[in-house]
Amino acid sequence: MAEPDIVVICGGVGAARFLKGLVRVVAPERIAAVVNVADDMVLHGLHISPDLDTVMYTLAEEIDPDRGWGLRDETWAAMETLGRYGDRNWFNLGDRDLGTHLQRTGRLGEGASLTTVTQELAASWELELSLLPVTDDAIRTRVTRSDTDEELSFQEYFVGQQHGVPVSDVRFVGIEDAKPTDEVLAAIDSASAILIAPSNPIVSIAPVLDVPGVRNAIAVASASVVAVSPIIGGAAIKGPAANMLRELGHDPSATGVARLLADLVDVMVIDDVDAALATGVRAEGVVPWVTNTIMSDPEAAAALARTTLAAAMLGGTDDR
Ligand code: FO1
Repeated sequence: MAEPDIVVICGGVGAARFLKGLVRVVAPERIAAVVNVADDMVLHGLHISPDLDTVMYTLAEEIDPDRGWGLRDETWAAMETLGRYGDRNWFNLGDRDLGTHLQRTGRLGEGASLTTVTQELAASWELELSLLPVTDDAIRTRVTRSDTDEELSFQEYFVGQQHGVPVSDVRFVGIEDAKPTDEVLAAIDSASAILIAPSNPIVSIAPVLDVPGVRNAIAVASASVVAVSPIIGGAAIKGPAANMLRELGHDPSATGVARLLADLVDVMVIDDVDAALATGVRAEGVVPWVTNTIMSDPEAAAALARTTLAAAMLGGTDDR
């Protein structure tokens, strides 16, 4: 199989939708999805990797369309039993989904790396792209609430509090000692295009780029780097990205995202509604491309992927 030549830096839902579009445009074998693992957690003794599973289930066309995570046609019998033992069912693990966590945890317990286990799981779901955790080391996002100064795990914030509390700090425990995998570094090195999917820049993209060595690998790679703004008209399609940007002192706009990524990206694809921000994006040293970025259906996702690839191939030239 040919080595992947398109790297996509991924978080969860937004990245999964973007990849669904991308596989309609290029052969899946050309794609290496480099996925965030800082949302991971061990719960009930099970290693759960939400962003890896969201990408995997979405590409396998098994994702639950309403939740955007977990498997379709799910049942919750195990959670019902867990509920009997106290507050043990705040994080919903469907009966079908549990099979994945049992398999991942069992294989990790046998000494397999997260990369190996992920490749095994992805093969079982007949994925044709490379699904790569950015690192096999443990990174855990911790979020500090600005109203109580309490520090929460990512999932306690995102699910426990339904990301409805203001944040004052985000940190990635363990990231200083984490290493990008050989597979990730090889994919970045041989890439003809490096795309940053429309994921949360604070808690999905940053914990991938900030793994020591990743930014440098991207900076020295020959590929053009193109990001898709996850913020449209000052808001995220889904999730807390705009709130987090604002609460952490960043501009909750496509311009603000361009400022965060300016040292790495050549181009940022922004939505038509943000056409007026193109000047501001350019002032950050990032070339704007303006198109529809709302992936309302697979065709829209494919069109976005096509435009993003065009921007990568044409490099930093303006959108003609
Ligand atoms: N998100 C929720 O809002 N509520 C849940 O109960 C929940 C359970 C869950 C189980 C497995 C999984 O892979 C993802 C799950 N998510 C849930 C999403 C999860 O919080 C992700 O981290 C977010 O999608 C952000 O990436």
